[in-house]
Amino acid sequence: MSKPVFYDRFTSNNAARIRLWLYLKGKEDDFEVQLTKHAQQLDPKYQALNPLGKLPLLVLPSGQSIAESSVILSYLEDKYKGLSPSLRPDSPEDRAHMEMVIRVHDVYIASPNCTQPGFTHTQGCMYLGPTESHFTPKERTIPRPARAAKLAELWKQLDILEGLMWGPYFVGSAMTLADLTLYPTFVFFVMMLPLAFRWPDVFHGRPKLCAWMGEMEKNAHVQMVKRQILDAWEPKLRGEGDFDAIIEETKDSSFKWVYP
Ligand SMILES: N[C@@H](CCC(=O)N[C@@H](CS)C(=O)NCC(=O)O)C(=O)O
Repeated sequence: MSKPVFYDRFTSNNAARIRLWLYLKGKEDDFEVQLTKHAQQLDPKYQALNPLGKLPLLVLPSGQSIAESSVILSYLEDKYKGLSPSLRPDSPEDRAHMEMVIRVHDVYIASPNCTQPGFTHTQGCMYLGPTESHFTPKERTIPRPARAAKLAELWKQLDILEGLMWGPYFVGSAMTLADLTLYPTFVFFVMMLPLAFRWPDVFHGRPKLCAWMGEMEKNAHVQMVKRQILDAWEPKLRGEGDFDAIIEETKDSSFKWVYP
């Protein structure tokens, strides 16, 4: 029987949370992985599978497409119900908290929530360039005032997340889909905010998030996903990406770049 196809990319934090689920559950061999470049997402064949054009994507053997990473994770938890570790808490209150954390991530940090040119997610301020380049297509460039506003939003959302952290994981004593969702994005924060904007400490005034990151990284599957993300971004940090152009933007002192 054919396997579900998982459209994945190692530079994508939204895809990384699906990979982490597969590793934690020991299910990676049950899925066919299609590594997909951003340019391939614009291909009519991909757009036919996911008219939203976003990655990750899961296509079932029946032909049904499941898009949006939180929808994919919910589907996987439902489909493999009973397979440990359970990543969804039992009580309605704990579940509501988990969904809230995921919603904050998806709506305020990691999704453009729009398919039109010129709209990018908040997190894009860390790595999408100010002008068209081989890394940043024209429709994803970020003008300086928008970059500064997105950066202020990231700073604010870090405080919101600190407030939502129950500890040691987002929803208390056990890892849930909320932790899988946030962890890869925090790998981005720790890698990019000090590099592009000279932030001295992403966890400044956020001891709960700092302790959570350490707790997560005790897990070997989490370590593997971290390594994959860092390796995939390494050439971009060394000049293939747009970090030099972003650092150049921060010479404009009429905007705030360094936090706190
Ligand atoms: N809400 C979507 C967001 C997905 C998303 O923005 N994916 C990025 C890769 S991490 C992407 O496809 N970017 C390309 C684009 O927006 O054109 C999800 O959670 O899956």
